[in-house]
Parts: sequence; C-alpha cells; structure tokens
Amino acid sequence: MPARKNAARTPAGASGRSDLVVVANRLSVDRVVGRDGSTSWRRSPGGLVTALEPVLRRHRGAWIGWPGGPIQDTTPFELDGLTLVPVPLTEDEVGEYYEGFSNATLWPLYHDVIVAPEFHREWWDSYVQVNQRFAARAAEIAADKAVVWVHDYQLQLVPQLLRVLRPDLRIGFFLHIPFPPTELFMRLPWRRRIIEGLLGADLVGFQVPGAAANFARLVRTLTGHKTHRDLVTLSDGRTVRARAFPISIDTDELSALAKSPETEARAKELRAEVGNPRHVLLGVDRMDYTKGIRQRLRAFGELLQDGHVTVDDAVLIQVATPSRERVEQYRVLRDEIDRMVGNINGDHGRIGTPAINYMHTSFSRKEMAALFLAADIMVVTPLRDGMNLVAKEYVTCRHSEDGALVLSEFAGAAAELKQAFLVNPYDINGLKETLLAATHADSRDVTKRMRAMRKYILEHDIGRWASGFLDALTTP
Ligand code: GDG
Repeated sequence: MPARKNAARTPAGASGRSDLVVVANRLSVDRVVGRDGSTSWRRSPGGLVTALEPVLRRHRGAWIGWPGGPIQDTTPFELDGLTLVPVPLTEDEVGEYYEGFSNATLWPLYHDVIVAPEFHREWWDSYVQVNQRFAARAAEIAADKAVVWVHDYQLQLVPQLLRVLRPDLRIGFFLHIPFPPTELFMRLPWRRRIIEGLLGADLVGFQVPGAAANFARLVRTLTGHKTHRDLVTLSDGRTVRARAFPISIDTDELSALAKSPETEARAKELRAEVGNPRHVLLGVDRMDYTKGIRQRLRAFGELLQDGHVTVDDAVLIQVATPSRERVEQYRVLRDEIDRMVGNINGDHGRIGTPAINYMHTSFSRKEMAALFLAADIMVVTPLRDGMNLVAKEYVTCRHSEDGALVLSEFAGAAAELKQAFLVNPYDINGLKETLLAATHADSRDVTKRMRAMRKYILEHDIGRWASGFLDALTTP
C-alpha cells in the first residue's frame, strides 16, 4: 500500500465514533497519485462537501463513502478536521452495484425512462450487498444517538438496514435525483424493498414536493401504511416524514469568484475567442442523456438552417463533462453528440468561427465562472433533472443583473426560478421560439427577471438547505 502523504490516521473523538455521520456513495475527497506512487487526498470541489464540512467539523463528524478506484484499505483517516471512512468496492461491485443497478437501472427509471432501464438479478444482489456494507460501517462509526444523513439513489436500502443495527440513531435520507411516479416505479422488481429501505429513515428529503407526493403514494400502494400530508405512520407507530428540501449552491464562494477582475477579464477573452458574436449561448452539463443536449443542438441547428440566426448573431458554447463512460448508453450518446456537432459546424460554421464550440472535457471552477459571465443566454434543457445546479450557478454569477436563463420545465430548479424563460425541451419548435425570444428580449425585461432570480438564490443557499434538513431531522 503506497504511503498517504497528507492524511493522519486518528479518527474523530477518543472513541473513534462520531455524532454526525454523512453516508454517500463517494467520499468527499479524491485520491491523487503522485509520480513516486504515493497517494494523497484532495477535497473534491462539490457544493455538498462545502455545505456539510462546517457542520461536520462542529459535530466531530465523519463522512463514509467509496474512495473511487480499487483501494481496499478501510482505515479511517483525518483530513482538514474531518474523519473520512473509506468503504471499498471490488471491481465486480463497481460493474454491478454502481454502473449496473445504480446507473443503468435506477438512474433511467427515476428519470422518466428516457432510455430503457435494465433489470438484472445479479445487479440487485450486488446493490443489496454494498448497501449492507455501508450500513454496517455507519453502525460502527456513529456514536450513541448520533445523527446519520444518507445520500442518494445508490444507498436507498441503508436507512432500514442501519435502523435494524442501531435503533438509537436519528436517520435522514436525501434523494438528489427525481422520484418517479407510481406508474414507472411499479416496473421495478424490487420496488417494495426500496420503499421499505427508505422508510427506515426518520426524514426522507426530495428536491421537489411532487417527488415527496410520488413517494407517499407508493408507500400507500406498496406497504399499506397510512400517510397524512408529509407524515407516514408505520404499523409499529413510528413515523417518517417525507418533504421537499430543494438543494442549492455555495453562493458566497461562486459570487466572489465571478466578481474577481481576473474572471471578468477571462470572460471578455472567451467572447473574443469565439468571434465576438452579438450573443453567446452556453450549455454546461455532464454528458448525460437526461440533460437534453440533443434537443438543444437540434433546436440551435435548425435556427441556423432556417436562417433565423447566423454565426455573427449567435454562437453556442457547449461543455459536456465526461461521465459514466463505461455505461453503454453514455457511449452511444457521446457518439451522437459528436456527430450532431460535426454536422452543424460543417453546414453553418466559418473558418475560425464554428457555430458550436464543443468541449468534452472538464474545467476549473474559475473557468466555469468565466464561462457563465461570458454567456448572454444560458441554455439548460434537461428532459428530467432532480434540481440542476448549473441554472443556479449561472444566476449567481450574473452580478450585473443581465443574462437570460432558458430553463426546462422538467428541472427541479424551475419550481424556484420562475422568472426564467421556461421551455418544454421535447417541443423543438417551442425551444427554437424560446431561444429567439431570449435572444431578442428587451434588456429591461431580462434585468427584471434576473434580479428576481438572484434575490431568491442569494437568500436560499446551500447552507440554508443543509441546516433546514438537519433541523427538521433533529427536531422531533
Ligand atoms: C445531481 C442531480 C442535482 C459540470 N461540468 C463541470 C463542472 N460541473 C459542475 C456544475 C454543477 C455540477 O457539476 C453538476 O450539477 P447538476 O445539478 O447540474 O447535475 P448532476 O451532476 O446530474 O447532479 C441534479 C444535483 O445532483 C445536486 O443535488 O441538482 O439534478 O442529477 O455544479 O457546475 N464543474 C467543474 N468543471 C466542469 O467541467 N469545475
């Protein structure tokens, strides 16, 4: 085992047990391997980590998760005042529990079956086994009467498994992705087990109220337990609450980044690099079939084809961060996007000025902030999305109160960002019209919309989300 350079091996508290435990598929740090083969850890740049770190530090907190890759060492270690507890996965488990059941069964099933979910009994067995491992680890790490907060679709069985092992704990669960309507969920051969798994929690959080309502209906259908508003009463008298807690972002950090002169200068440079068109349109997504990248390209391509826009009027920058590349549907999507971009640029670009500047790579936070500043129109068109943080990030960066957000009705964010140019991404003509409307909108109208959205987002940041959830979980 290569040496870990920056991690101490003493876990939180003298007993090594924690009062607040976060359980997520991934650890909050990434492993970096040096040239000499030694490893060190770097905090992963995510909103969830930023939101939870201060609370975790205050409460002798621990974070349990898969470190990524083939690491088999399970020794907890400390980094920046936080205890990190690795849960190893074998290569087979990565294929079956993670890429299989999580990302090729649950992910498409929970996102409106945009692609067909695959049901394989071996994948389910692996999902159960890995959930048991996470639950067992949480049971060891949590102090007496501790609070345990379990995250996302990969770990839906953990609440119940953990409750059996540790009935003294207060258990919360938050689902980051949509929760499907009964008609879709009922296809899942293990539907009842999942609902019972979630009911092990005291509080089940969703991104939007509709998801909590879908859950309550499924509870009634599959278990017969009584529900009243957000309260489920189980046959043994225990109660479970199911409510919406819309997630947000670290607005302070991003806002500061967007206001720095360096970022502003870079934004100007970016506009020049794409040919200083009248309008810069921007899309930023993980390369995922839920994000509506195809529909966006199709609409933009047709606007060029119809002659409604030329590359002097409008250029699209599309960042599609590599994601889940070992899952077949993601490879198919990537090929299709490559082809569409090639066709559109071949037909409508000029030498040195492609209509679409397409990047299949990931950027630093700084560069992302500069991109948000450079864009007049942010195009967020998922076919289904739990929340969509990119929409909130764009709004946060627009401190000059201009910029139009074109936002899919099917993103959780649409429930909060009501002043966006809302669109149904399945309606290509509607999408084209909305893109044109955003492009030609009166600047006073754009400012009015942006001002209202900024006010909302700056008041509802990730800190408020985390404390809202934890307060609801710990207040009986
Ligand atoms: C899931 C749910 C829910 C993207 N490319 C780069 C980069 N990003 C960052 C974005 C944003 C994040 O990744 C993506 O978050 P989203 O919310 O848009 O989407 P998912 O990854 O699908 O997240 C979603 C979320 O969980 C939280 O609950 O909102 O609905 O699907 O922050 O900016 N960041 C950097 N370089 C990139 O190239 N640095």
